[in-house]
Amino acid sequence: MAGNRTFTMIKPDAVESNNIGNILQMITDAGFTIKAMKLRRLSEDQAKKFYEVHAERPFYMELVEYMTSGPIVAAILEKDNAVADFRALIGATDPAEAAEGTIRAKYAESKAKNAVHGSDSDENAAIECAFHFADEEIVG
Ligand code: RTP
Ligand code: MG
Repeated sequence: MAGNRTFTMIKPDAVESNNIGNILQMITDAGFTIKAMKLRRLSEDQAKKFYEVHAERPFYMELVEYMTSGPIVAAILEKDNAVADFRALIGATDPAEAAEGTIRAKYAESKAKNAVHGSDSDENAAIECAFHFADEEIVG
């Protein structure tokens, strides 16, 4: 059914600070089901392509450098209203503005190194899931 999947990455800062387990616990406690998951290190080309929409932004090269600085955990999550509910669970981009109890409030270092990614629309969720996973890597 459309709209019940989102895509997430646990970003290099959160992997480095040993928070993979804590973040996955928060995600599953919030009612999301993990449909696919992998630990991977993005190449520069992959990070540039993934964040292509931000290519003209001043932070683009810093973002690409950060996202290639260490491994990330990529995952496909399923839940009713997945995209909006996951954005609510992760909190605002800048952890200083993220609501208390959100993943970024708890685990993000800064606006740039902000622990997790969450898709911003159903359309982008589908694109991002396909960017990281082949159909046979997603559980039925
Ligand atoms: P994301 O796409 O990773 O879920 O984050 P978001 O929607 O909350 O934020 P977005 O505007 O899409 O920005 C993508 C990522 O770029 C980095 N960023 N750095 N230094 C800065 O001012 C700045 N602004 C954004 C963050 O890693 C942000 O998540
Ligand atoms: Mg975004």
